[in-house]
Amino acid sequence: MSGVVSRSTPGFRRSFKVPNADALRWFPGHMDKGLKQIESKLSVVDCVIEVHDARVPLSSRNPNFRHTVLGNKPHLLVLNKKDLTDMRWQKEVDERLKSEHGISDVLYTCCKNDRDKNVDQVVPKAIELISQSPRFNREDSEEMNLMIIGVPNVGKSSLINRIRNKVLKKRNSNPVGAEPGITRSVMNRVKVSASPLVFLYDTPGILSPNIKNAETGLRLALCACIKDHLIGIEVIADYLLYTLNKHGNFKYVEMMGLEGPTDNIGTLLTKGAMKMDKYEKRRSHEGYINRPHLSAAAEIFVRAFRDNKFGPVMLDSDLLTNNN
Ligand SMILES: Nc1nc2c(ncn2[C@@H]2O[C@H](COP(=O)(O)OP(=O)(O)O)[C@@H](O)[C@H]2O)c(=O)[nH]1
Ligand SMILES: [Mg+2]
Repeated sequence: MSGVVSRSTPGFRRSFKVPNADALRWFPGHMDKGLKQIESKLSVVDCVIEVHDARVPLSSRNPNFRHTVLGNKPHLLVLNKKDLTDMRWQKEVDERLKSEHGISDVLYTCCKNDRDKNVDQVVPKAIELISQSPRFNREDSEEMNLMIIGVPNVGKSSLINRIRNKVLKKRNSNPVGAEPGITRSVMNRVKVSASPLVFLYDTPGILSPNIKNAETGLRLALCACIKDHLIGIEVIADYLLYTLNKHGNFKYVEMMGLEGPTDNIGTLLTKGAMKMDKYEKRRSHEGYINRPHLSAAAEIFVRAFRDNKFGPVMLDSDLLTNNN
């Protein structure tokens, strides 16, 4: 897509060197406890709703997951946090998901927006997919079960709450939470449709992210799908700076008290800490001195990205333009 191809700034880095790639290597993706829990429930699940972060529609999705784990079971991919991603990439994302992941049922959602129409489409779409497919061992059962799964922090609980609250509002006018336990129906599932009879498991299945390489880990860390300390907040901040520069997005300049774009994270964090009055006491041979607090500035910089202060960003744009 010509309009939003990454622009590189002359003299700035064209690739990112990960200083502690080893930290990501031990990430226990293979010891996937969550996957076992999901597999144990699969025999009673009729449609799996996989939630993923729309800023990283390809990174960390295991393209084999659908077929190896689910077989032919209906599967709906929900790309949530669409408010944080650059939706101009939607066509490329859809094409790539179809050609490489075999996925054509995708809904883009924003759980923060009460009026998001696609959130309301999740259950009807799942029912439609189930109705169109053979139900094998479940064909004698009148009820359908839905299960939401995904890696941490993509919005699984938010989506479950949105669906659940809508059903509760319809059923009676009690505000959610007025009757504790009301949603804790039999077997931890909540009825989301009476005709056909459809239930949604109210605890999501948690998948470990599939970290193919260090850069995937950095993207997931930026989206808060893996814990900051695994990589280190200053490295995440550096990757954010590299990413924003790559996208020609220089909104950070003013916020971090810079005179212009920079490719140097040390400069950005030092100036940012000074602007935000963040100092730490350090011992030197002359006694204690106040130094700009770099990790505090890094926290603020990364949080600003997660809070959408720099506008929507498609982190997988290079995967969509290159054939890798
Ligand atoms: N901007 C934005 N934030 C969201 C959206 N959905 C969820 N969140 C936020 O993302 C964070 C993780 O959400 P949560 O539902 O707990 O994710 P889970 O770990 O997958 O269950 C929370 O701070 C939510 O408020 C969305 O569509 N847009
Ligand atoms: Mg949750």
